[in-house]
Amino acid sequence: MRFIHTADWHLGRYFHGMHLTEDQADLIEHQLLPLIAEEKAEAVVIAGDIYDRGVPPVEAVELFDEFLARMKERQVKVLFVAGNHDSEGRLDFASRLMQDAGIFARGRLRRPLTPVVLEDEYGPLAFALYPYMDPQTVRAAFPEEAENGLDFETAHEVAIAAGVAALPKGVRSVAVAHAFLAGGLSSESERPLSVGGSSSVSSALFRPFCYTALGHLHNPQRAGADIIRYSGSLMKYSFDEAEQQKGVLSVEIDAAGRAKHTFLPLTPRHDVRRIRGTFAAIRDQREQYPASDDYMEVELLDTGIILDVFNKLKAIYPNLMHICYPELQREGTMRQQQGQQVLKMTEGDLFAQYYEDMTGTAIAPEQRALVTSCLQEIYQEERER
Ligand SMILES: [Mn+2]
Repeated sequence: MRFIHTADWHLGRYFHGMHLTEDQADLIEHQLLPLIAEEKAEAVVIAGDIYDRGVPPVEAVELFDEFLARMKERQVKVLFVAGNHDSEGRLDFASRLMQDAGIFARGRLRRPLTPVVLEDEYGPLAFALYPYMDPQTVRAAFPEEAENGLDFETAHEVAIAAGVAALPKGVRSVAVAHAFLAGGLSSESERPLSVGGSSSVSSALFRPFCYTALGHLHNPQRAGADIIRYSGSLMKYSFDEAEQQKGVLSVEIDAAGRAKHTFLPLTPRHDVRRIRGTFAAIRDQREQYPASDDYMEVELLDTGIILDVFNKLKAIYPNLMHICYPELQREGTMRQQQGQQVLKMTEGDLFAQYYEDMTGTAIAPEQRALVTSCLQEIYQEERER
C-alpha cells in the first residue's frame, strides 16, 4: 500500500497578526490534492495538530471538512489523531459515523486500542492510532497504572504496548503518534509538551511496527530509525523554520512489511523568509533585495533609529511581519540579553526564577511540583475550552 504521511497542519494558525487559513487552503487545493492523486495514494495519515487550537476558527473547520469530503469522493482513506494543539473531545465528533466513509479519527485515548485494518493487494495492513498522550491522559485510560507515577516515557510504554497487544497476529502494522522522540530537533512553533521534566520518549517503543508516522516536530526528520519518521509540518510556522523544506512523505509498505519513503516538497504561495542588511541597502539594492510578497522577517543591521522604518520596508515587502535589530541587541544591556533567554524558558522555569528573585531562596521541589501540576491543569483546560 502507498499512503501519504503528513502532520502538524495547524489549520487556522495565526502568524504575526495574520490568519494563514487562506494560504493553507491554497496549498491543500493546488499542491496536496494533486500530489495525493499523482501518487495514487490509498490513504492519507495525519499525525496530529490538525488545528492550531482546541477551538479553531470556522474557516479552519470548513477547510478540513472540505478536505475530508474530497478524499471520500476519491475513495482515499483518511486516518488522523489529535495532537497537543487539538481538543481531543472535539476531534472525536462523528468519528463512529465517519468510519463507514473511510475516515478514521482518534481524538481521545480510549480502550480497547483497536487498530484500523485496511486491505491492500498483499492482505491486511493494521494502523495503530495513538492520539497525543501525556501521563494524565494515560492514567485516565489506564486507572490501574495510576499508582505507578507515570512519566511521558512509561505512559507511552503502557499505551503503546496495549495497542501492540490489540494488533491481529502476523499482520503488517503502522503506528501513528504525536510525541516528542528523544534526540529530535525542535523548532520555535512547537509548544513544549511538558511544563517541567522531560517529555521525550524512546523511539525503541515503536520497534514492533513496520513504519511509524510521527507528528509534533515541525522539521522533517528520522527518529532513531529510518522507518520511524516525522513528516514535518504542512507549512513554515515560525521564522526559525525559514530554511526548512516542508513537504509530505509518500510511504510504500510491501508484502513483507518493508517500508520505503519518498519526501515530496510542497511550495506555498507565500514563503516564510528572513533577510538581513542595512536599511539603505535594502531600499536601494533591488537586485540583492528583490521586492516580494513573501512573509518576511528583516534583520536590520543599522545601529541608529530610522523613523517609520516598518512602513518604509512594507513598501518593498507588503507582507513584512517582523523587524529585529541584532546590532542593537549585541550592544544592549544585560536585560536585553536576558529578554532573549526568557523567551526560551518554560512557564515553570519562569515561575521558579520569579520566586527566587522575590524571596532570595530557590523554590523547593515540592513547591515546584505544585506549580507544575497547576500549569498542567491550566493547559488541559485551554485545550478543552
Ligand atoms: Mn505541531
